[in-house]
Amino acid sequence: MVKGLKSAFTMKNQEIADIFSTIADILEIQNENQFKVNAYRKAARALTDLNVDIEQLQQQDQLSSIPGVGKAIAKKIDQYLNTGKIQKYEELISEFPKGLLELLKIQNLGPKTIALAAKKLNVQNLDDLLVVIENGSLSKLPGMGEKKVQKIKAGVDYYLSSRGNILISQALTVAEEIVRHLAETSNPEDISIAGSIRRMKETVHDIDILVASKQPKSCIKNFVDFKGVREVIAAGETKASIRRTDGSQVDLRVVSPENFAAALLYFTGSKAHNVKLRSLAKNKSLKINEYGVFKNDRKIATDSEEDIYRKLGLSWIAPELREDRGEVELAEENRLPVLINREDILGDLHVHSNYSDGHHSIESMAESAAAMGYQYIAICDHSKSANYANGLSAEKLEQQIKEIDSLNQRFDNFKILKGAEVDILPDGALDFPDNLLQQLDIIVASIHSAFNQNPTERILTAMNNSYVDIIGHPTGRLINQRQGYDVDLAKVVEKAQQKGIALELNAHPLRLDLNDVDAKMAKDSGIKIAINTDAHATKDLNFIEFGIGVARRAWLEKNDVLNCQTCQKILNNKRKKQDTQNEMLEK
Ligand code: DGT
Ligand code: CA
Ligand code: ZN
Repeated sequence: MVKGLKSAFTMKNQEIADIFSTIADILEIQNENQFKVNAYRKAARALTDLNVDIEQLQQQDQLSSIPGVGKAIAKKIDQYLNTGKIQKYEELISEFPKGLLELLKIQNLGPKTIALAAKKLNVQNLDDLLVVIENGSLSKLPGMGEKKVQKIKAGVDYYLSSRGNILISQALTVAEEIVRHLAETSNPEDISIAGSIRRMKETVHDIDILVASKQPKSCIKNFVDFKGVREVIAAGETKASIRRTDGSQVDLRVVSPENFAAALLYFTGSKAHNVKLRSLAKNKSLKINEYGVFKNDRKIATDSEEDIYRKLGLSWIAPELREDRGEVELAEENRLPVLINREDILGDLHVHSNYSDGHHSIESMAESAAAMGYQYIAICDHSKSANYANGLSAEKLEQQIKEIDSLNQRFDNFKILKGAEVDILPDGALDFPDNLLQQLDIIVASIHSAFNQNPTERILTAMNNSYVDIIGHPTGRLINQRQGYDVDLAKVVEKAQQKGIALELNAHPLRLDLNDVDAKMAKDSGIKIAINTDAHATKDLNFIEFGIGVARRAWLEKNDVLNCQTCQKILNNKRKKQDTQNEMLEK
């Protein structure tokens, strides 16, 4: 598993680990006692490596049983889980220069270098840092040098391009928590998430929530008093903004019930979509804004988004499509794609088990998938060269095959497919020999190493192997962490089409790879997309929600998606593909 690619199972663990690691960084920059610094680092590492849900340990009163976590730190974990804050951390960051705090977020730039640059060059913020990178003074500091500074510069560039981006998974979790809270406390007539989250963008800048209520004051109060609020940016009669302890901003708007539909349409956006609707309205001598639809300045009643679209002569447009990418034109002709839904997904073709770096047994993964209503999963553990992820030897894979055969006898109407996530090696060869691949139902081929070595050529070479069914996370990007490898997707898509290979839409919220634009391009070329969660724990199977969000943004329909097919169909097609291949070889 890539460092930082957490399973949902341990997301909270990671949040707390990040706080401890920031505390350690700040203490280190402040030249505090190294013993203290190390205690926080150790705790951060322990939490990152922990294979159980921290909240579960709290419930069992077992927090201080974590190796590397003492009583004092256990108390802080407890505090975070109860209140959403750690007092010590709040104090530290309120006193620590904001500019230096920001520098800690930059990849390849550690607390020691920050402390050095602050002391010797009086670097206090990002602007200062950019100056000392440019004028060469940073590289002249003891222990620095050109190469190191170049890496820091790359870290700064990436930081600047992704600054303020919140992952959809994080934003959606927070938004749903607040919606639940307001629904329970404020008796709203209606409530919805709006903005880019409702459109399921892969990252968002803030969290928008819309409420219909006749008591806006109590809504606003319940909103600003909720846990996890660091700062109330504004709180008016019908609008409020807060900043949360995780840094995210949440905007709440309260409207009267008769304005809800128009407001929801407006605040869902996108801006480009709204602009298009407004000009369309104008052509029909109508006016549309967040308060409603108007004819000659008289308001026309509208009771739903459907109703408003209808008045504009359009069929209802799903939020994920509202980007002004041609959806309005199609809605005019009633020719919108019938977007894929959660119920269309029949299985997951890329999940891990504890044979490699997963947290759970094959049986648990299968039971969870069956409970979700799936018909199948493919266990695709890592191949032998994947040392980073406890990749399987040939013997271990044979053992896994036997286990799956015996487990399959115990399930009715559910099938565990035998698979592997096979590394594409630096020369384009696959990490398992054909005689092993031949025994498996599903082969996902992925690049996990040597990202700079001809990724396009390697993927194309791997696709010559007729056992390959899916190219895993085709660009290798990690959102907000690293750009993808420099792969020529048009070539990969063309080859995929020739060879009948699917491309993955990896649903892990840090990957979402292919992204919406690329997945649409792939669909337009007629190839199949596999929406896979790459689950490393049972909970991660729920990542499918994010994959479906991106798929809908990519206009994907049931027919475009490999795992909307029954497993019989998938296996039959595979057999046919193999037969054709063999015939060609014999000729
Ligand atoms: P982001 O950047 O991830 O927060 O993206 P959005 O789309 O959530 O943008 P945001 O939060 O600034 O605004 C929410 C929605 O409100 C936006 O999608 C459309 C609507 N909106 C905001 N400002 C304008 C505007 O100036 N004109 C129009 N037509 N709509 C706007
Ligand atoms: Ca927004
Ligand atoms: Zn995987």
